[in-house]
Amino acid sequence: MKLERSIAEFARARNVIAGGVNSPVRALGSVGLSPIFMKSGAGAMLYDVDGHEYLDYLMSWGALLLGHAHPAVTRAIVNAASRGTSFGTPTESESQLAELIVSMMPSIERIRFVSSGTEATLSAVRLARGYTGRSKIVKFAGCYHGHGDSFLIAAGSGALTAGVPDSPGVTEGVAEDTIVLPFNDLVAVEEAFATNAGSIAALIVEPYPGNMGLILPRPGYLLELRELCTQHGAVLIFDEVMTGFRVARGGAQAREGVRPDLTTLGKVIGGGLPVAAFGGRAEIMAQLAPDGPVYQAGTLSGNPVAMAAGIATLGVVAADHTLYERLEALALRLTAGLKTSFERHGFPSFVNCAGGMFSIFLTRDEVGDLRGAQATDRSLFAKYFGAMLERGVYFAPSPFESNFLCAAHTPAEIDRTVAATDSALAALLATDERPLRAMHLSGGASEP
Ligand code: KE4
Repeated sequence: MKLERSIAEFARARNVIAGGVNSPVRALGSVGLSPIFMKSGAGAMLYDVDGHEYLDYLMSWGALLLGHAHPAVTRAIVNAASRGTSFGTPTESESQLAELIVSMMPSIERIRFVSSGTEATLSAVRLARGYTGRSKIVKFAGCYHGHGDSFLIAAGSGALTAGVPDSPGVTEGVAEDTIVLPFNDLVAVEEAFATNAGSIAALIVEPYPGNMGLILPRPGYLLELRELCTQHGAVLIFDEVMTGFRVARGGAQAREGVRPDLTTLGKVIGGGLPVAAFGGRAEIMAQLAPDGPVYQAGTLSGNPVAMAAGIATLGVVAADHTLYERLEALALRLTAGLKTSFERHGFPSFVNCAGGMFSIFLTRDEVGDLRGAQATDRSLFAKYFGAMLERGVYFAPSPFESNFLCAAHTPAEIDRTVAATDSALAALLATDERPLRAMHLSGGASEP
C-alpha cells in the first residue's frame, strides 16, 4: 500500500519533533513500520493522509468509547469553545462532569481533574504518601501508570514495547521506594507487606491490566488486594485510566465488586480531549490543597472545553442502558472469530476480552502476567499487524497494548475483521511463514 504522504510527514516531523512523534507508541517501530499520519475519523473509521481508510480498533488508545467525531461530543466542544477556551477560574462544567462521574462510580466521594493519566496517577500516589506519612509504593510488573518516575520501573505499554521498562533518568532514590511484584501472585504481595511493615503508602494496580496486552485477575485476587491494603493501612489505588467507563459503566471496580480507596481515570472521561482525574474517599481527598497540605495543581485542569467533551460523552453513557452489553457482545463475537481464524491457520492464540476491550496473544499458553505476555510471538504479531493494515484494519500497534471497540462498530464490521484475518494469515502462510508455522505447531516461538 502506498504511504508516501505519511512517510514524507514523518520525515518532516523528525526535523522538529523528538522522534517525530509526541508519544513513543505512535512511532510503530515495534511493528517495523513508519507511523501512519491520520487526517480524520468518523464513527469506527480512520482516514489517513494517503487516502486509505481503516476500521479502527485503537480508538485513540481507548479514549473514544463513542467513536470518532460523535455528533453530541463535537457539538458540545464547538459550543463551549465559542464561549472561550479557558478562564483560569472555576466553571460550573467541572462540577457537572464531577457529578456525572460520582453518580456512576460511588467509590469516588471527591474528585480532582487533571490533564493526563500520568498527572492523575502521580498525584494519587503523592496524596497517598501524604495521607499515610509513608514512602513506599507497590506496583506490578507490566502495569503502566504513565511516565511518572515512580512508575517507570518494570513498566508496560510503550516502555515495554520499546524495551525500556526501567527508564534511564529515574534515580535510585526514587526507584528504591517502588516495590515491583508479579501480577496475580498474592503470596508476593503478602511477603512485600510483611517485609516492609508500616512503610507501604499505597498499592497501585490496573485492576484489568491493559498495558501488557489485556490480562485478567484471577478470581478473588482484587478482593484479596483490598483486604491486604486494609489490614496493613495502605491506600488501594485502582488505576482505571483505561478501564474506567470502558469495561463497565462503573469500571472494573463495578464488575469485581471491590471498592478502592482512590481511583484514577482518563481517556473516556474526556471523550478524546485531555481530561483525567483522581478521586476517592473524602477523608483522603481532604488532604489535598487548598483544604489540606498535599500540593497538586494544573493550569488547564478542568478546562471548560475538555469538560464539555466529557459531559457529552458520559451523558450518552448514562442514557444508553444497553451500551456495555452491546460492546461486550461485539468484543466476544470478534475475539471468538479471531481465535478460530488463528487456529484454522495453525497459529496458537490466547485471547482476553472484558467489556469493550480485548487483546490477542500469539502463544499457545494462558497469559496471566508479564512473563506470559512476553512469550507472545512478536515477529508474527508484526507481520499480522502489517497484513491487517493492508486490509484496512488498524489494531493497537503492539502485542503489549489492548484493542478497543466503540459504540459505532457493527456486527458486519466485526465479521469483516475476521475475514480480513483469514486472508492475512493465509497470505502469511503463502510467504515465509511456513517454517514459522512448523515452529508453532511444534510449540516453539520465534524470537523478534
Ligand atoms: P496518559 O499520561 O498517557 O494520559 O495516561 C497514562 C496512563 C495511566 N494509566 C493507564 C492504565 C494507562 O493505560 C495510561 C496510558 N495508556 C497508554 C496506552 N497504553 C497511552 C498511550 C501513549 O502512551 O501514547
